[in-house]
Amino acid sequence: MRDAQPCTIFLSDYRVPEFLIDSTTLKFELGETNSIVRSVLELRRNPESDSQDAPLQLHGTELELVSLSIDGRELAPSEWSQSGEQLSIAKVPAAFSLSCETRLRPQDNTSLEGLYKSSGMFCTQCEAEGFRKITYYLDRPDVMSVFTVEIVADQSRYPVLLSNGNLVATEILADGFHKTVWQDPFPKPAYLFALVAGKLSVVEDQFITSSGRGVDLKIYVEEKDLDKCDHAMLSLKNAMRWDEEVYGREYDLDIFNIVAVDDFNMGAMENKSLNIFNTSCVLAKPETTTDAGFQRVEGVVAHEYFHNWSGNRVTCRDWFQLSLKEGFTVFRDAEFSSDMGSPTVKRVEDVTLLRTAQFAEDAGPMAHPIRPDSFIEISNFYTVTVYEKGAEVVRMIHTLLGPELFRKGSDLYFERHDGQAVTCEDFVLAMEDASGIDLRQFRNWYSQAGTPRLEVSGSYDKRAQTYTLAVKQSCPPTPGQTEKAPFHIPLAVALIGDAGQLPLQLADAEINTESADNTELVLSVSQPEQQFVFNNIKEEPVPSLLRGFSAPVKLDFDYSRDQLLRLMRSDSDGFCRWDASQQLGLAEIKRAISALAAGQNVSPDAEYINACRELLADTSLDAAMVALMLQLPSEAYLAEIIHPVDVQGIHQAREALRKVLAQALKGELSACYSRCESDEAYAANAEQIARRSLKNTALAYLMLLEEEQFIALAIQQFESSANMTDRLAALTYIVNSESEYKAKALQRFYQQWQHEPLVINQWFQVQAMCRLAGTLETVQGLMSHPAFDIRNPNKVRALIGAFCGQNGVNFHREDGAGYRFLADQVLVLNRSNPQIASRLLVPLTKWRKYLPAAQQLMRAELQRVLAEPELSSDVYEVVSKSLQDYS
Ligand code: B3K
Ligand code: ZN
Repeated sequence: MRDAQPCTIFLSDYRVPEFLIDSTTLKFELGETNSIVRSVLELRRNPESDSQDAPLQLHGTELELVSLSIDGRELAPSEWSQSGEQLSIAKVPAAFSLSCETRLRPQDNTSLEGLYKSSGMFCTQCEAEGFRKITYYLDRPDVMSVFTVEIVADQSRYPVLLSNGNLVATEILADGFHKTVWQDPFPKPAYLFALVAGKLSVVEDQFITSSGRGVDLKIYVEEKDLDKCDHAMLSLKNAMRWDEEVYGREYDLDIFNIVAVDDFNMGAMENKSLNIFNTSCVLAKPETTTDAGFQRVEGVVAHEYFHNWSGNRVTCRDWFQLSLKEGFTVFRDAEFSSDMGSPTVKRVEDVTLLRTAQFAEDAGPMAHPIRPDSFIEISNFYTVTVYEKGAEVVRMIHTLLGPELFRKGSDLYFERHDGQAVTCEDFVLAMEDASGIDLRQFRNWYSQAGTPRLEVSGSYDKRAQTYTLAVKQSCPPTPGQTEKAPFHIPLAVALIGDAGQLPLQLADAEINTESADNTELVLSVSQPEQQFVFNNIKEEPVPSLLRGFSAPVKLDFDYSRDQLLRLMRSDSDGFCRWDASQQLGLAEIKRAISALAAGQNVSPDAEYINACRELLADTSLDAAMVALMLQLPSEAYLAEIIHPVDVQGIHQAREALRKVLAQALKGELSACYSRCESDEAYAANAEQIARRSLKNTALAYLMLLEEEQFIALAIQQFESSANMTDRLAALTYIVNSESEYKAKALQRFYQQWQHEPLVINQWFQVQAMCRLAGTLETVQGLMSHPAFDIRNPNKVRALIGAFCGQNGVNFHREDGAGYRFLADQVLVLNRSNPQIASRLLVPLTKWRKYLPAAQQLMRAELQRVLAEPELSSDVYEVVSKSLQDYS
């Protein structure tokens, strides 16, 4: 629980560590009532520190200290003192051995940080600052040490005992106990330490690295899940090969372990050679897992594997540099997924997340640069900004340098900093040094928060045959940053003429650009206002802007409807094509809002309907793209565009528009559905995923018509599909309809899958996301369902998280009951699992966006949370910052 004065930590206060730890030996005795940890640390003063007589200050929290000795002599209580999370020993030699014994109760650890128990097994989570819940230590990422770990436990309860690195000894002990010893030759910070002990089954495979070394790959799961590991194993091998081919990075140990656990605060953790995964990010089989689930497993397995270089071999100096490893690794996993599947679809999905969640964060009270300047609780900074915007920043470097120079830069970065704990600055410097490209101004992306806005206008001079793009950039104020310096923004453009893209020739050859071919250019926007003049333009073109979403900005260009239709029909850039469809959809939704407000019917533009009709009929197009283009901008995206946000008004207008579209396109949707049906065996490949996505998009529209024939179609799909993608889609549409079959469908689904927790989470989620009235009461009822468990983060996310974060129309009920429900749950979780509590709170923190009545109700709930006397630092930071006036 919170200290009296939660303190803010500043990047500017960074100092090198006063001590270094050359080696760390840990001995664990795992028991049912207590677990004992004995550590021996070989410490010495850091020659680089400027205070050579400072006391030794170790981190430690929620620990029972049994004994402490230096060079074999036990310290008297007067020789050390404790305050908050610090244990200080005033007098220590220049180099010494510190032994420490602590007693823990992992079975009572509900925070899922440090050493805890999940479904009867012991496991750990140490990033960012969980190691200090295991023993007293210099728990900071710039202190790297080699670890030897001995684990002793009851052999029948815990036959598998794992830690990082190589297994160097095993021993059978008396009284049914056994012991294993693990040694990790690579120095690492404590946040990468891991331990697992439990009854686990294993799936094994092998990977031969490019230099011919064999690596044993093992995925440890509960026995019942052995049939759900193939996809993760294949993804791992694909990721290992990809990292060799694309980044020249080879795996460095003879063993790579993955363990799946049920209770986990996030997706997975990249502990050196012992990755620990949330079961939801490793287990997959067609009968239980949706296409999205399969893709998530592939992405997360790759992400954690890629961390072995971008994060482990080269780690972060301090937690302000988190994006150094996370932004870079997200960029790497996105490129991997793109290479494994459909690049445009992956890009559109990533941009959608960025434009909804990240842009909202950047416009809200918790806005921070990808390298924050300060924090109260680092756990609150594992954000879409640090991860996804961080990845966009790396992507922009890739765009500015081009693939070859970027690779030279990453090679130099890994070579220069292997075995070190470094900063974002070191990364940018390596990119600059390897490429010779000046990134001075580009660095503003690391230090400034907020989403830049680009206002672009175009003018054609027929006589001079020039086309001019005038670009104006600005960035709104964010907490603590009122004025922003201009950013260096790569703006990818093409000019589209009647017969396709025009050759581009800039009037000012001095302007720094990268050219993909001569019909696409990356303009370097760097000034508040700038003009780019193209010569020899023989007809008035339609500009295609921000191609591939070349920068994380909001772009305004006053396109006419016809220009957007042209881009939607024929732009060669998949992202821009999709984006044009979204801009057209947005315009239709805005018209629908006005129509409903004026008591009129919603009647979309005939040309827009025709364009959708063409899409449905065009079998030459990628089915996944058709599905994405047919989906109207989400309510979450609309809440970023339309201010103040009238949740009910937006929802009604969007739904009314969808219904009119469904009616107008009924024949085409029906035909499309039939065309996409197939009885081939399930595979999680791009082609099949695309087909299922289009089929279910068509069904979703048809269900809005509430016609018997389509309800029957959904019921049939629900009952007869062999894969979870189609079953769950059908269940979702049935649950959101007035069909009488609804209760039966839910009951049958539960009956069939009650022994599969991950499937039951989906069952909770479908109900929590139901758009119909009364969903809050359903959710409240489900909180006491025997399958619900508030200690399990996946269940909390599936029920409470999905309701509050993804069901706007019900969460924002006008009586404020949704807000009250969330605040109540946050207060409960604040005690058991502060990280999950503060994450859950996010939807309330956006209160300033909504209509005045909603604002008042949301704020009142935040104030009620803030008034709680024992608030964790996690919740305190989010709630207090969200109430602060920063305008
Ligand atoms: N590095 C971990 C995240 C740890 C979060 C700690 N609160 C997973 C990942 O990004 O790969
Ligand atoms: Zn990561």
